[in-house]
Amino acid sequence: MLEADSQRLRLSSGAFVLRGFALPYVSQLLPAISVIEGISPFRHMVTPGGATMSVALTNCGTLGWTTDRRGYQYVSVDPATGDRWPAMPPVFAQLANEAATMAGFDDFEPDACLVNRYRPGARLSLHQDKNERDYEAPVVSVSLGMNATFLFGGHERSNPAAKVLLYHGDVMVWGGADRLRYHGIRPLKDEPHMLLGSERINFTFRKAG
Ligand code: MD3
Ligand code: FE
Repeated sequence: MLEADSQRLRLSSGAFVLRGFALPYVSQLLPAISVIEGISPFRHMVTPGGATMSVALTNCGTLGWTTDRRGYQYVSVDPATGDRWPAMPPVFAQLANEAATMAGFDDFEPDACLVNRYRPGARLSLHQDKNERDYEAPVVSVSLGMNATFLFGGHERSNPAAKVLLYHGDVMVWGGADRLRYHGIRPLKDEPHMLLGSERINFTFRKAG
């Protein structure tokens, strides 16, 4: 689906911001998130270093990203419930596939969707996503709710990071040479969103297995 109100911004050879690309899907995404959190609730996980994350997370799809004292890993069972993660709603997979196509990555079939929930003050420090089995597939991310300042770093943590404002409905696609860039989210300001209030929801689609 090609939307008139979406705009493609290229940050680098394989990194794209699709402004407003998710807006036509929002009315389907929000109830789907309610279903997901009804099965696998948002929770604050602990990093291998022992810090509790300020971002709360859950997952849908065959595989879900987790962290605990032992490390980061993708698992098929939610450690909080002992059951499989909720299925990936078809509208999620469709949105991810269409966004990837817009950025030149055809046939993207994610098996994992990490759902992050930010409240005011929550942040994600600079990191790389490298727990996936191969880096050929892109990562697609969707932002809903409050605005956030995204940090677009380099290939080393010490490289300077550019700031990109992300708005409700924006989608980002990361692949190719940019797949392993450092990235993060600055602490969220409390500027409530008309639909989601003082929350930001981000989901990232990956081919993890
Ligand atoms: C660049 N999430 O869950 S989305 C994450 O807004 C994560 O919650 C942020 O970083 C968030 O790992 C940023 C944008 C994003 C996601 C994955 C990437 C950028 C990426 C993977 C590789 C490079
Ligand atoms: Fe990340």
